[in-house]
Amino acid sequence: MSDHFPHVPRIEFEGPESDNPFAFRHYQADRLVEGKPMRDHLRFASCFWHTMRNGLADPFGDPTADMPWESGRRDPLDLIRVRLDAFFELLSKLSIGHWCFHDRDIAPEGSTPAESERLLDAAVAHAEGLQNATGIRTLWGTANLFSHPRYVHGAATSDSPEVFARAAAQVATAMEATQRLGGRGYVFWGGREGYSTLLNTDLAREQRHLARMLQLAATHADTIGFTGSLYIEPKPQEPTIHQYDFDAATCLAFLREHGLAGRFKLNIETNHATLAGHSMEHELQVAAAAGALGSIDANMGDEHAGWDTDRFPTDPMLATKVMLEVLAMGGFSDGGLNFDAKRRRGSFEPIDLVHAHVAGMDAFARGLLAAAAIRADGRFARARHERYAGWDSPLGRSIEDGTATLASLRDHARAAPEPTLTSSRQEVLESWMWRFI
Ligand code: XLS
Ligand code: NI
Ligand code: NI
Repeated sequence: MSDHFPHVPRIEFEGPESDNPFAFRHYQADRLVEGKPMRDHLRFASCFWHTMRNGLADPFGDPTADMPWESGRRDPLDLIRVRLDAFFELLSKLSIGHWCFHDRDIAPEGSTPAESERLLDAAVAHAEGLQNATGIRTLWGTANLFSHPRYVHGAATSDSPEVFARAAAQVATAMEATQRLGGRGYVFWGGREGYSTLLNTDLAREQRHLARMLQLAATHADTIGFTGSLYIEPKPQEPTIHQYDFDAATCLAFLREHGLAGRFKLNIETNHATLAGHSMEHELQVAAAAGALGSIDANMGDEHAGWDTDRFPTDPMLATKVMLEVLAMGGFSDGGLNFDAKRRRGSFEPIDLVHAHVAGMDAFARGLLAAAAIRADGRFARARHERYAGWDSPLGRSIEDGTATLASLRDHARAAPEPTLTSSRQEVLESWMWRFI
């Protein structure tokens, strides 16, 4: 094991009273919650792009992140290896069992597709060795179809079929890399699959092309025997002004329209939910209601900013609401909680990577415990059940099972008194929530 974080010990659980910044206060990997270890409920992953490759530049300023493991190294293969070494050391010290990557985070683009493939191959070979040595697994992989200037007008939705072909090549190779690493999933986030202005855009045609790419990817997965889940990650905008995968409902309708429902699930990201004007729990429930809640990009936005700030999720209330949805669907199958999150620009020391992940893990451990306590207490479930009790009456059942007609309901309404309603008690429910946090 490398020694790029020499002053960081292996982080252990010390309990809520601990003041040690290199300890978990809530995350106890082996602790059983509803009969399953916390580790498996939460299935934490760290992402290579933010953790290892984000220099913390912003539109007004240069990178600030200190990455001492890179200093003095020029050779691309050398850099590929040292970054992976540092990453796996960090994850081991944090007891994070999974990771996520884009092809271009772990290996740079070469001057030809063949050279890009060779570089990626070298990265995958090195990562494979580190996975075997540490037991850390790939949660999901993906292709970066948004950074290179060729994708300026989109990848699958580009005006150029040559660009579509380049994107397709990248997807095939990235999926094979993910498969070789035993990845549990493969993600499509369409960062450039949208438009900047409709004045020059054939929206219907672009959407058909996006569906074509997804169909080709599903076929490729079947051809190579990739058994992991395929996910779409919704986001309403940024970098495009309008992204086709706007939110969970839009993605589900798109999948149904193009015959892809059931083949793709969704990877829901907190900050994308809020950018779409939804709460995270709304997006999770919309996905879960369709049986398509696959995985979660765990981060959070900033109340004051209208863009994807990708902050580490340190809010226990948010984590509780997320974990309530995860427990309600019976837990993740292939998915997990990927910290698609970065440090603030001022937190530039390597040690801040440790603090950021510990904070996120502890917030979600608290969220899991709170969610389990809420479920054991049962008052929210009871309140919800009682709210709909009227639907178990003969009238309610006749509507639900389809035996009522508009005419029979009119006969009923004519004879019945004005309906009596009960209060929704929202404020009581909201104050109950805090008891459990
Ligand atoms: C960007 C997305 C991206 C995806 C992977 O906003 O969150 O990081 O998770 O391409
Ligand atoms: Ni994401
Ligand atoms: Ni994002």
